[in-house]
Amino acid sequence: MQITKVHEFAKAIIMEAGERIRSSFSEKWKIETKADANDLVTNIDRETELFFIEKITAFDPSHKILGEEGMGEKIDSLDGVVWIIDPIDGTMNFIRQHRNFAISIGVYINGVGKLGYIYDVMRDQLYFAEEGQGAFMNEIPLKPLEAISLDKAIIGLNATWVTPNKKIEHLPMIELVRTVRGTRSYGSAALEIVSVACGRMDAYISMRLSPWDVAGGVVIANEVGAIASNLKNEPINLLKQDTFIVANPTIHSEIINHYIQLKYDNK
Ligand code: 2AM
Ligand code: CA
Repeated sequence: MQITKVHEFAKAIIMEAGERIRSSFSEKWKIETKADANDLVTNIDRETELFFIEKITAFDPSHKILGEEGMGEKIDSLDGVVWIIDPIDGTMNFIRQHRNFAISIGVYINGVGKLGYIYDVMRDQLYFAEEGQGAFMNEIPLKPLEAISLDKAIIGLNATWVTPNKKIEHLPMIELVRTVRGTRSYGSAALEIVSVACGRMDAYISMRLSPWDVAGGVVIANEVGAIASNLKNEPINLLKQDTFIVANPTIHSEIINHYIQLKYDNK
């Protein structure tokens, strides 16, 4: 398989999907809830995923597709070529803010991230990386990350984890918030991961992300030297939901070792 051909194809369908999403603002969307009242999905999420599946299947029917909306296949292994797709990451932002959402795609071959894409649809910014070839934003290379100390760091964190909750001890998290220079919460895991890759933030922590939230982003993050893992410092497993951190390498272990106390075994 020629990776350059896959890249040209991926880029073309992502740009086309972005255009379709922007055009959809003139329509009335159908909004539904999924697992809980705050877990939203629209017909545009579903139609965009279906668009990708149809295009990829026509491009090469041997490629497997794992998509958030479940319109691809049930996948229990990463053997072969696997596209991991979130058609809209940050659906709540899409619905309420009409910005701050992204298309997120990772192309994995036998479990290794080869191509990563995050398309910030409303800013028309395509973040892209190919394994070993560096990362880019609209063809402009992203710089390798520079060392930073925790007291000068900006971290992406949802405020929930700084209040009493079932998943993580909140007192060390309060300490973390006091230690760092600032916190941010954008509501799109994909855009938070590329913020770390661009050095606009120095870490992003989440208690529950799915493979499609992170698959594209970790390929991009790896290329600039960021470290991605779960909050037990284990490698990312793209076959299950898990905790997540992506961080500048100078603060990745320090955050996990000093501030993260999980309350349960996140299987
Ligand atoms: P989504 O918009 O594609 O659902 C919001 O903090 C971030 O977490 C978004 O990237 C969102 O992705 C993701 N997210 C929201 N709810 C989630 C859930 N129940 N499981 C996994 N990821 C979720
Ligand atoms: Ca989504």
